Amino acid sequence: MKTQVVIIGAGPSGLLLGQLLQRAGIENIILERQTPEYVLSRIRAGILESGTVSLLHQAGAGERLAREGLVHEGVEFLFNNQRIPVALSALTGGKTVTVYGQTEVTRDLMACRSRSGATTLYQAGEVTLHDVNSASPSVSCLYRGERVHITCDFIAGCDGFHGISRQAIPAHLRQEYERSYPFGWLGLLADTPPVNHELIYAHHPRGFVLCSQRSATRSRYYLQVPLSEDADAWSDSRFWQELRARLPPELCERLITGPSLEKSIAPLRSFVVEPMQYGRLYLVGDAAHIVPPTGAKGLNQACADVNYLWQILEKYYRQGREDLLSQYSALALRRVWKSERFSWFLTHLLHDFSSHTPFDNRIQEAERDYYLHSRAGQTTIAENYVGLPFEPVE
Ligand code: RFL
Ligand code: PHB
Repeated sequence: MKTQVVIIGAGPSGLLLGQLLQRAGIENIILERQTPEYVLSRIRAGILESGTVSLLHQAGAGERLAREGLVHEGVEFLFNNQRIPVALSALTGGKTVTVYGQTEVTRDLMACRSRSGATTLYQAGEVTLHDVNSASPSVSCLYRGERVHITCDFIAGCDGFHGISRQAIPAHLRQEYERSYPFGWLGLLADTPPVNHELIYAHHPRGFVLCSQRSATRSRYYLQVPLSEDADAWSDSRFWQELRARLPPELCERLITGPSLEKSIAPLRSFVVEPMQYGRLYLVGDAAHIVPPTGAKGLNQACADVNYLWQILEKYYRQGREDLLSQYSALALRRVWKSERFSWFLTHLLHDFSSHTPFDNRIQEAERDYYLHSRAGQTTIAENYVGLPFEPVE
């Protein structure tokens, strides 16, 4: 087989890149290890920046998002039993975020891809990259019992944090930066109305809480838990009881509980690999970087990478702009590190750290007090939360 771009991974990065390339007339094949049903069963992100929303519209995948996505002009923080609204839109010249689950984004992109007739090989095993640092790279895999070999111009590694593409960059050229946190998030999804119109990010001495949502009838809650916890040890009633213990009385009164649709623990980690390209291989999304979910940046940063890569490839094929091919990593990393910084900052601001000394705790309190009670502090949070702008590709 032969194509222009082989995309490894059919998560949001791979599907969005495939769709933008397809619409620009650039042929691509996606190889995905799992089944479509498995990909759709992973409950992850819920908040889209306006740049992500625009990109999904550009990809022709924005129709249901425009109808069903909930536009939010604000967000709330909560500590010392005090609720502090942050007016995202007013502080950022009118920018907003949209509540629309990653599952729905993926579903819409899958529908676009099947309409376009482009090839996706699901349950592709033993995906292997060849001759990445040459003018004619290729990818092989095991598909329905046969070895398939695809030659191409470029390979996009969109295979997430546990993928194989990153390893194709020789170890001596690869620099990895990492921080792991001594806690995780226990998430619960339920068909109950959200406790509050806006999302609430809360600090509590028992641990961080996030009250999020997927729609007017579906809630998503997260609790900070030690890494040693097991989701199976958390019955629904234990979860709701712990959530109530971390919320003030007026929210507990409004909280509607119900059976969980999903419950799982996600560890928190920051990770970046540099460079994000090697020869004809480009890394995109979680394959190149991970953030703790506190800033809602993972999916959005993945889409920002896609924004740069598809424009570079389009200008290469349409205008012969060979010079742009080497620019991707530096361009993407400038925004990646800002997303890393914001996610690290909010994680430190809002979580309970058992390693903290009494001094550290007082500094953390002062930080919360300063950032959330000053217009400058709130503006810096708002401008990062709604999403930093994309640089032009020129
Ligand atoms: P994905 O989604 O991991 O997709 C990678 C795909 O590659 C496939 N794959 C392979 N295919 C072929 N061969 C191989 N060897 C392969 N190895 C892997 C996988 O099966 C998979 O289908 O990466 P992608 O596309 O870069 O997307 C990244 C996002 O999924 C991720 O950043 C977000 O979910 C992070 N995240 C959030 N991001 C936000 O922007 N806002 C949020 O509110 C938010 N909340 C979250 C989150 C992530 C969470 N977890 C569980 C990690 C909340 C949680 C709890
Ligand atoms: C979610 O709804 O899953 C969600 C929302 C905001 C975050 C992280 C996760 O910061």
